[in-house]
Amino acid sequence: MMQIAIISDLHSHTKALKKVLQHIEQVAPLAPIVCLGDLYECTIGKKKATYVRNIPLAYAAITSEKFSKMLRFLTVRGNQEERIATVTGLPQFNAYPETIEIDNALFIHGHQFGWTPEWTAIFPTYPHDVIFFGHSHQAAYYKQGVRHIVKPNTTVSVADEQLFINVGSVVDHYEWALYDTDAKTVTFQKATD
Ligand SMILES: [Mn+2]
Repeated sequence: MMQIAIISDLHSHTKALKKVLQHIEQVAPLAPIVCLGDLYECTIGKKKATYVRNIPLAYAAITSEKFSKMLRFLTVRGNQEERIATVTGLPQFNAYPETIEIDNALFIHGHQFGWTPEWTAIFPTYPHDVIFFGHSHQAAYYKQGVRHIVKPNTTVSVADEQLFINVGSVVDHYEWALYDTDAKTVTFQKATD
């Protein structure tokens, strides 16, 4: 059995990440972890980010050694990393790949999609069986473009039909998803308070 644990939207929250990593350790101790970006919280707003440059990292993002030491997993880049790279000029924040592919699964942050005012995502066409994303901090799956908001412990099948899976957020919600690549199922997970 091959399992992959997927997390997203940490926003520099050390306690929430610790809680989620402990839960992954309990539920799927052998699963590699893939992170969908927004590791860090950028403290420069979108408007200001259009004109400020060469800002020291300490003024542009919430960072700590404790938090950075916990980042031992594959990660794609989120909009927070892109903004931090823009305002600091530090290339390492743009060095995360935009997407990761594992077999027929795609991993992407999700700010690249269109979004309605109600935070429903509008997707481009992909050939993959399953597309994992985050960004809106709301766990859900989309079948044929229709969003289904889910409760923790919901399992969905990606065996017969393409699904887009929003894994939810580490920050605020302690959410993640477990993908079983053999059974072709995804289970939405949530660490308890
Ligand atoms: Mn985001």
